[in-house]
Amino acid sequence: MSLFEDLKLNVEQGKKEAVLALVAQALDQGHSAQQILQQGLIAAMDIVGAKMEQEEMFIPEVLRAAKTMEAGLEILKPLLGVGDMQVSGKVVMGTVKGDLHDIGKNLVAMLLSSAGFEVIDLGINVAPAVFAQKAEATGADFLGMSALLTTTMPMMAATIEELEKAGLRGRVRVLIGGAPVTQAYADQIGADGYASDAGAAIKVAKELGAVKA
Ligand code: B1M
Repeated sequence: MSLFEDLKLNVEQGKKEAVLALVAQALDQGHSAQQILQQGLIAAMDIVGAKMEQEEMFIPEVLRAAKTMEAGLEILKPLLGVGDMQVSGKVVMGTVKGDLHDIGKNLVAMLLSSAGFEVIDLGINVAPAVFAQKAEATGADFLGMSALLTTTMPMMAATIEELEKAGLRGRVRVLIGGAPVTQAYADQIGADGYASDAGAAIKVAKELGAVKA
């Protein structure tokens, strides 16, 4: 079995010690942190997702796999930095109301921080009014929302409405993402940007910052 197959299997089975050892081994062999993240840790969660859908894996096992993935990610964190430590803007971000998924959101927050953005992470299950209040109170330039469920995506539109009501829409650029979210959905609800992954989120946030400036 190849190292990446082994890594994916151990994430899926929630074997933390083995995952930590395999991530270290992959780094020793010269694989980049980005490659280990995409082809090992994130790829494993895609398998977990498919098994969850087929009812071959259930919540406790999925949670264990998610925690194992996060343990592997801890090793990669310092290596995923993208240089450029100047502050590029302030981002208030969180997972929308009703949604408890935070791995992708945490990854986006982490990469935005390492790209020089100041990130204020509101966590999970964030109500539209809370997003708007925090954006106002912190003087945020960007508001980032993550949704992993088709049923919670409408909370993104509700949050944009809340920003409009608070008179913040002109000042705060809205960036959205998450597995079910698409560019078409972003256009439909009037978000300023959509990113399919954490790397793209940085690119889009920088572009939006440049447009604003
Ligand atoms: Co859930 N879950 N889950 N789950 N879960 C999904 C999302 C699902 C697709 C699995 C499936 O059935 N195939 C499915 C959603 C179906 C749908 O709506 N269409 C699902 C379901 C149904 C559920 C429950 C309803 C199950 C139940 O209770 N019956 C329940 C809902 C709970 C709730 O939120 N209210 C539930 C619960 C859970 C756990 C708690 C067990 C756990 C979450 C643990 C945690 O997050 N701390 C969990 C997990 C782990 C998953 C899967 C397996 C993996 C998600 C993940 O972490 N991926 C997921 C299947 C899947 O997505 N393949 C699934 C890795 C992560 C790095 O990727 O989050 O997509 P992702 O983030 C990416 C991009 O999307 C993007 O960048 C990230 C990094 O590249 N991105 C952004 C994300 N946010 C962004 C924001 C941006 C820009 C880019 O700008 C601001």
